[in-house]
Amino acid sequence: MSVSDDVVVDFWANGFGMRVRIALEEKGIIYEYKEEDLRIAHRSKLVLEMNPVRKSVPILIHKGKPVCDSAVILEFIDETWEGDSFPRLLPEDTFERALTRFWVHFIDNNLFSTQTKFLKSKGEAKEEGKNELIADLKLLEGFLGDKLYFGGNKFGFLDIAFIPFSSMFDGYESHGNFKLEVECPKLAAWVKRCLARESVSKVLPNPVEMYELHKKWYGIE
Ligand SMILES: N[C@@H](CCC(=O)N[C@@H](CS)C(=O)NCC(=O)O)C(=O)O
Repeated sequence: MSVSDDVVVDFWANGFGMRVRIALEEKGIIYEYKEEDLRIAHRSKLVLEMNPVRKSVPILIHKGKPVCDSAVILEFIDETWEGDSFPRLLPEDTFERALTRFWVHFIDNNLFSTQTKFLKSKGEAKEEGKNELIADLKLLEGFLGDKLYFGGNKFGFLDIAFIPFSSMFDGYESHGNFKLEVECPKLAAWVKRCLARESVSKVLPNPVEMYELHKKWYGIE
């Protein structure tokens, strides 16, 4: 049994889970953290019980009830801790909210697979993977434009959904031999702004350790 009202079950290098932890930090919510072993044979009883459909992490267990899938969890967090005492994560305007959700879908459905394809690629395929990845990053940079954050002047939902990917940017650069600062200077400046926030710097892992892990996962020499 857990004594805390809020438990995050996650794996330290899981970008989807970093989103949840950053959102809770932004809202000032104290939570208990449980590290999950991601190897299939080691999946914990807790994860199998709390997320029987996907068996994936992150899971936010709020007052004993599980909420799964990071984008759903972020919305749950925003709606559960709302009002004057908490920063709002999703924009107030319905059109802006739709745009935010659209780009979160883009990250989950496009950028994530482009990243995986790129990291798995070797030889000639690597160049193609790199170009596709940079193209996706440029699309996101286009939406950022000259704004400070994706939603405008305030750090919010889309920043939280995307910033965990930046812990792989050093890895992208080493694997693809390019500089993000050159390809996407506005995005690179946005990363620096986000990293200056305690919620982000506290949660994001060391980029070197991230790349070392991905090298192991994808057999990168
Ligand atoms: N759409 C999910 C994706 C979560 C996800 O892919 N989690 C991975 C960790 S990187 C996982 O638990 N993988 C183990 C598995 O699916 O068996 C979310 O946004 O939370």
